[in-house]
Amino acid sequence: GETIYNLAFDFGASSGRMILSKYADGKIELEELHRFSNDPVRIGKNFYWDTFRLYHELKQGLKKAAARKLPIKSLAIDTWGVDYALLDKDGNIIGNPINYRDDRTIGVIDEVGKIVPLKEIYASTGIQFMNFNTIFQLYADKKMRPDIYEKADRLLFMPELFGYLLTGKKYNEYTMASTGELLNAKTRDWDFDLIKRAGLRTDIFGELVQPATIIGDLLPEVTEETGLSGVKVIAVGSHDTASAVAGTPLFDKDAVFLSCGTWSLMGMELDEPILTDESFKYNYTNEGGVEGKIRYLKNINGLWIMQNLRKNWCEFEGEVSFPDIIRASREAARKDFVIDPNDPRFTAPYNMMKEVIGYCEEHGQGTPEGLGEIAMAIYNGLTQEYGKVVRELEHLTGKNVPCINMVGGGIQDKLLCELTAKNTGKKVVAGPIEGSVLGNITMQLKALGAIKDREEGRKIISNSFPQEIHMPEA
Ligand code: ADP
Ligand code: LRH
Repeated sequence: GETIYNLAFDFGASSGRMILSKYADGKIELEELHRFSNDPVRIGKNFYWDTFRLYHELKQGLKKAAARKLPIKSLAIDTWGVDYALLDKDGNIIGNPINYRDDRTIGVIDEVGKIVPLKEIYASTGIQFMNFNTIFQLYADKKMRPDIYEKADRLLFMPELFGYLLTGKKYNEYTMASTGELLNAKTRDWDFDLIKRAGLRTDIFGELVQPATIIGDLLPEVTEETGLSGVKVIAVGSHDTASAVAGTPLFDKDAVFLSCGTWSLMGMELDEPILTDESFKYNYTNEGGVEGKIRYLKNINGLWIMQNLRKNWCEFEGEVSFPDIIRASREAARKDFVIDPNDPRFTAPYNMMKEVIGYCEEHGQGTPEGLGEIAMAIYNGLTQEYGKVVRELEHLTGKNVPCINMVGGGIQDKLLCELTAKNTGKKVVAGPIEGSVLGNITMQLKALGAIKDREEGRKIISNSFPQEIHMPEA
């Protein structure tokens, strides 16, 4: 059959990458052409994404792709959730996009809850309450950057912003809008009633496109600058977690997915949202997925903690890599330290080492000594939380979970996979690493008519990439 080349841009909170995909004879091969760090910037009291830098890296990727002189059919972009740019009516970005770890939203959930009861917000949106959700960020913008907020003509989520800069087309994509807590989970459209009741503007949102929609061509300026032409820009599940789930070979309907990157996203793919009081109480999210599916999941503060331990260790103690951390953890004298990864002290600290040590001391565990013991507290905290979430998912859905499918950069960490099996009591099937990229690619192939749906995509993915099994009793 035909060979199809596509490009996937996957922007995570810690790094971004552009990957070239070659699809032929029912198999996908990936080649990473460009990878760059994502370095948010503190300015005054605020915490921003370095948006122009990210767009620069995107174009660097396009240049590298052009140099390959291949007939690349399309590209698509997925990014972390909830963050956005505001544009004026001429299409200029006004106010730099703010990072979701910015603290202007602290306390906003309670403020909004006084206007619209949180239970009602949940019954409609089905989204886990987290203070950085778009609805709360917009509420904070209205108070804290009113000039920008009032002047805005249009909101574009990050992947849509990049899509707009490439094509000149403004659109909003369903999976991304859904995680912002702005949609009705049942109608799968904007919840203008809620947005109005929260006192927010309804005129900055556009019509929603579904994943696997062709958006358009590169602007002539972009083609001229990068040398890339004839490439369609496609909207996929542009929330990275939507792409990650689409890219996870979930073959058992009751299997749990666990996407391990900066966040740990753990849940199930369902046909319909669960909007019950109990689900509200447990604070589970019903994010929109590709092909009308619901990503019923829990956001767990994930390898962010390990990333920052590594970063701070490099700054204060000396250079270490992730494999060094794993080695030190396996050799740690005490392996019983444990933190609660969701404790707010781990959200955006200046020094993660100090926070982990402080947590252990304050919880009567003594003092973790050295890299290995500190890291073990993180490994135990994360994987015990995974165990709790699996049990909650079984309770909330009434299903019996046969296995956990892990994807994401975190599965390169074998210790994490082993401890996940041990502390959940479930069989773990780990792979592929680039889950988001593959979900992004298969939705492009679908938009191009090369494959039928995500299920076909998942079969192709599992035929193309190895998966590793970890048993709980090992
Ligand atoms: P995101 O997309 O959110 O930026 P990734 O999916 O790229 O995150 O995952 C990053 C995580 O993967 C790191 O925080 C680290 O824990 C893990 N990781 C990356 N490289 C390695 C490695 N060589 N060995 C073990 N773990 C790794
Ligand atoms: C993971 C992720 C997650 C969101 C968070 C903001 O990258 O998109 O699904 O909740 O970042």
